[in-house]
Amino acid sequence: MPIKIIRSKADLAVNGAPPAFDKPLHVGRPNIGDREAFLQRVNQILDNQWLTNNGPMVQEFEQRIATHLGVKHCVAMCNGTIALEIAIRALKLEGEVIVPSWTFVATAHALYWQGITPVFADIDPVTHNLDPDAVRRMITPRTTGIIGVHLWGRAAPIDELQSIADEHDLKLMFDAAHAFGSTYKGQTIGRFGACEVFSFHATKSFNTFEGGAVTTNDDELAEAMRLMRNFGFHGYDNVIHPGTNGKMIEVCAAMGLTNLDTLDDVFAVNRRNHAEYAKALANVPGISLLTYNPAERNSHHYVVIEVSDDCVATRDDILFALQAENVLARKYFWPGAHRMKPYRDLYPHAGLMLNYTHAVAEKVIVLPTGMSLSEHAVSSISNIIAIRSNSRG
Ligand code: T4K
Repeated sequence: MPIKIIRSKADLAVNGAPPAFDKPLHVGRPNIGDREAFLQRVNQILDNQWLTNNGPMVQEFEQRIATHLGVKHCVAMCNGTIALEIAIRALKLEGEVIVPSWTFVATAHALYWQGITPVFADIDPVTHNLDPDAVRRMITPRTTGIIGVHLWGRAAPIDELQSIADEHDLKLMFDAAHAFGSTYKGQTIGRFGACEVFSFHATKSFNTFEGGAVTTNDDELAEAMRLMRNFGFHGYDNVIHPGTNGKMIEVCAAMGLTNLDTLDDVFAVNRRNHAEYAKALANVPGISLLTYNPAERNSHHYVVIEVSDDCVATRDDILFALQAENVLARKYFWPGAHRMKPYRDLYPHAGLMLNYTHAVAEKVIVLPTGMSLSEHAVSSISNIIAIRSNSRG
C-alpha cells in the first residue's frame, strides 16, 4: 500500500517528501503458487532420494509443459541461457547469427560463448521485435542462422523470418524467454522455427526458481539436446556426444509444476494491472504504454512505457523519481547489447545500423506488476509518473 497521497510536485520524494512505499516494489517480483503443494512435492523429492539427473518431477514437468504448449518435445534445462547455448549447438550454428540488439544480453552471450559472432539487426520501433528488412540487410556468406526474440511476450514476425531463413538456407530459432503462454496467430509459442527457448527464471511470469527449456517438434533435435544437457551420456558409461551439464533439478521442476497450477491467476492479475496502468496513464502527455493484441494471448508480464521526446521531463528524470519513491522500475534493455562492452569492442560502429534500437533504448521504462502488486500501488505509481512527467528539471 502507498503511504502517502501525491497531489503535486512537492509531494514527490525527489523533492524531499517521504517515499510512497516503505518497501521496494520490484519489476521481477516472483509469482509463487500454492506453498503447501510445493512443500509436499519437496517432501516427495526427499522421500524419493532422487534430487536431479532426469528425475520423476522433471519428467512430469516436461510432459506437462509439452502438453500445455501443444508441442512434441520439451527438454528442461537449468536456465534459459544454457538452454539457448545447447539449442545453438544442437542446430550446428556457426560463423555469424543474426539477433536483435534490443534484448536481454543473454541472447547475444549464448552465441558468443559458443564461438559464434552475433550480428545485430535493427527492430521495428512499434513492436520492439526484429524488423525482417533489417535482418535481410545483415545476411553475409558467413550467416548460418537467425534467432528471433519474442520481446515482452509479443511474437516476433515469425512467418517473415521463416521465409527469409528458407530463402537463404538459414536455421531459425526463437528466444521465447518472455513468451511462455503467448500465442502467434492463435497458436501457442513453443512450436515455431527449429526450436524455441524459454526461461523460467524467478523474475519471469512463470518460474522454476532458475530454469529453462527448449521445445521442438523435431525428434532428432530433441534427442541431441537431451544428450548434450547430460554430458552426452547414453545409458551408463557410454558417452556418444560431447556435452555439458544443463540439467534441471527436481526441486525446480516441483516449483514449476506448482506454479503451472496457478498460472491463469497470475495472467489474470497481470491483465488487471496492465488495464489499470492503461486507464491511469491514458491522458498523460508524452507517456505511452505498450499494448498487447487482444486477439493473442500474452502474460502481460511486462508493463512497458515509452517517454516521448516531447515529454516535459526526460525518461531518466521519471525513472529517478520512481526509484526515489521505492518503485524500482527498470530501463530494460538499455543501452542495447551492441553498446555493452564485449559487443562494443567487437563492433564499434554497429550503432550505424541500429537507429530504431537506439531510439527505443532512450525511451523505455519497465514498471512493476505481478501477484504482489495491488491496484492501489498501480494507481500510485501511475500518479508519480503523471506528476513527474509534467514538470521540468
Ligand atoms: N533471453 C531473454 C530475452 C531474457 O530476458 C533472459 C533473461 C534470458 C534470455 C536468459 O534466461 P535465464 O538464463 O536468466 O533463465 C533478470 C533475470 O535474471 C533474467 O532472467 C531476465 N532475462 C532479465 C530480463 O531480468 P537482472 O540482471 O535484471 O536481474 P535482477 O537481479 O536485477 O532482478 C530483477 C528484479 O527482480 C530486481 O528488482 C529484483 C527482483 N527480484 C529478483 C529475484 C532474482 C526479486 O524480487 N526476487 C528474486 O528472486 O536480470
